[in-house]
Amino acid sequence: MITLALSKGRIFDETLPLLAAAGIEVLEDPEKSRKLILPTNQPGVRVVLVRATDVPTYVEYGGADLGVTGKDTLIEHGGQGLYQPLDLQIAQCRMSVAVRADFDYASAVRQGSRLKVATKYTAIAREFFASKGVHVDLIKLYGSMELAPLTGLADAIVDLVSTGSTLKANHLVEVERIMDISSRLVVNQAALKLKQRAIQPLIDAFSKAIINPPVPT
Ligand code: PRT
Ligand code: MG
Repeated sequence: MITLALSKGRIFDETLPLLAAAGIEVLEDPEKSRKLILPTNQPGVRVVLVRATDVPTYVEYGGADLGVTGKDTLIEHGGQGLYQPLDLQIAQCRMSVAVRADFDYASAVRQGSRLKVATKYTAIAREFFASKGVHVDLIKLYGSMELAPLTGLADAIVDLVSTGSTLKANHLVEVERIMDISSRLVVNQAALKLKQRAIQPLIDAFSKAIINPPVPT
């Protein structure tokens, strides 16, 4: 049995066409069912639904053989012990710094002010501001980062942006783009060896089905 860990929502939705390319069809709709283990049309393949941030943990410890997870989540988790064969180019967005439209970020940075930065992505934020030589106090949040600058909790946030409409609706502006984000296939290293005959064809099928594969460097 091969177990694939996915999170509900955009990752599940955007992984479905890749699974279809591998001949795998998930037999239940996670938005309608309360089941956490979903069967597929292949008796040897099942999908487990976990929180997006838990996908790397499930795969690292073998609760799932493979998973699909955002680069953001992977960097924060550390990615240790995970084989990462493919950038699937799905669930694309970017990691950015945003502030209130009336906050002068450029001059705060120029003056060497200490910035209060609220984020769920503390590892990415720490590394980014350190590389710029900007001093920051990081405030860890688990959601609704957009609220932090509006309430005076923070000067800036580090968050994911796709269309930009969430920032706009909250009168925030993007002042830095930290990195592009997409989702990757992650594989448990032991499973890759022990279940190679089942897993490798899946990796190959996913690989062929990727739309706009990244240019090799
Ligand atoms: O929602 P939950 O707390 O359960 O977990 P999660 O937010 O970690 O999961 P989910 O499913 O929302 O995101 C899973 C992965 O999708 C992330 O780890 C990213 O790699 C990727 N992804 C792609 C995004 C977005 N686009 C995105 N726009 N994740 C989150 N967002 C959020 C963003 O945080 C912000 O609140 O959408 C809002 C901004 O969207 P726009 O379109 O208004 O700019
Ligand atoms: Mg979310």
